[in-house]
Amino acid sequence: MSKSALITGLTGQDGAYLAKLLLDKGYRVHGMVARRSTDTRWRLRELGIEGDIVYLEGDLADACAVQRAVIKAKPDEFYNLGAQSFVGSSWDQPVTTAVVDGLGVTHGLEAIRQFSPETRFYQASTSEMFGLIQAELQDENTPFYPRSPYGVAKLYGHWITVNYRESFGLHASSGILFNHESPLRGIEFVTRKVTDAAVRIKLGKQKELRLGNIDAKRDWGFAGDYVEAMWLMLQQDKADDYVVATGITTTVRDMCRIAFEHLDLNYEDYLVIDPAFFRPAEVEVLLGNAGKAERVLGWKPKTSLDSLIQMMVDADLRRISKE
Ligand code: NAP
Ligand code: F7E
Repeated sequence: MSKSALITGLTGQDGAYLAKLLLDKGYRVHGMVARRSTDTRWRLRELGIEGDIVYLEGDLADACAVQRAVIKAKPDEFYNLGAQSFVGSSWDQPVTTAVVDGLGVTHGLEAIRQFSPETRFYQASTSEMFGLIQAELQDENTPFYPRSPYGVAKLYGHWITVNYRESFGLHASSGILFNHESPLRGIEFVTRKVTDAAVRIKLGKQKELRLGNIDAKRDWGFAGDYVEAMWLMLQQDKADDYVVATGITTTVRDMCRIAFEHLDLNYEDYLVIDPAFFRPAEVEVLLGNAGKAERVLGWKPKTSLDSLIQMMVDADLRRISKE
């Protein structure tokens, strides 16, 4: 009998890569998808898996819909990836962010507790919980200090996962993932905004790139590597929490330089600093220590930032040349 998985956030960057990974392993993959007025399946199409998923309609804000999805999918593994995931928008939509990214996690855990207690649960936690960092290198024992409504909501999601594990013995794990990117990254996030702009500038379709705080530093990895860590967490006998990161941090400025250099351009000729893209409170630097994931899960990142950016530039070149 093949295993059954339920993914929330199927249509997002990580959902698409995780679905592909699980399908390749022979899982029946169910995706809980919220009703939208536009087509949201482009990532699944790019990976060639749109027709291989069982789609279940539901929004994480709706506890009944989450319960129904669990009852229908009878999942061995439940990956909770659905979220309002853009930090910038979380100041404009703080309540939606709290409901979906915070309470939505409880909806998932409650559905499992009541209807499918053997289901293993993965929560998509985030390095944004470290925010104003309390240690130079962040690991599972570093105290949290979130700096955005997104980070605050995710911190609730993290602790409720730990709490349901400790209270009810659920196999519930939380992956504290640092930034991860790919050609399927949403255009609003800085790496993809930069690779898209660099290509448009190269092709004469755009004149400048407007960014906010380019001194911010992030620990960037490849989403394709990171979904393997999610799966590995649910294969362990014991549920636990893990940091997933590369251990290298880079400024937004240097990331820009790398992207433009792949196209033989100098980013300084096109960059405009625009106050509109500064945040009310910033996370200045993140740097993760994934030693525990390496030791226990045997997980290590495989993709360098340079090859990740090359992959993203190449994909944007292919897409934009066809427009
Ligand atoms: P993403 O591309 O923004 O995808 C988010 C997904 O959540 C989309 O499928 C979206 O559906 C869905 N969603 C949004 N609101 C929902 C709702 N109310 N009910 C149900 N689904 C909803 O994000 P991602 O980069 O793949 O990240 C996946 C998860 O990991 C998120 O929880 C994110 O917060 C977390 N995370 C991401 C990173 C990172 O660097 N990528 C790092 C740490 C943690 P639509 O397509 O219909 O909008
Ligand atoms: O910003 C700076 C910005 O939006 C990175 C999400 O996946 O990772 C992501 O959150 C940095 C920040 O990602 C622009 O101020 C400068 O310092 O790409 P981002 P994020 O906020 O780190 C975490 C781990 C998650 O969990 C989230 O879901 O870049 N920056 N100028 C800019 N950022 C954007 N987006 N746009 C700019 O113009």
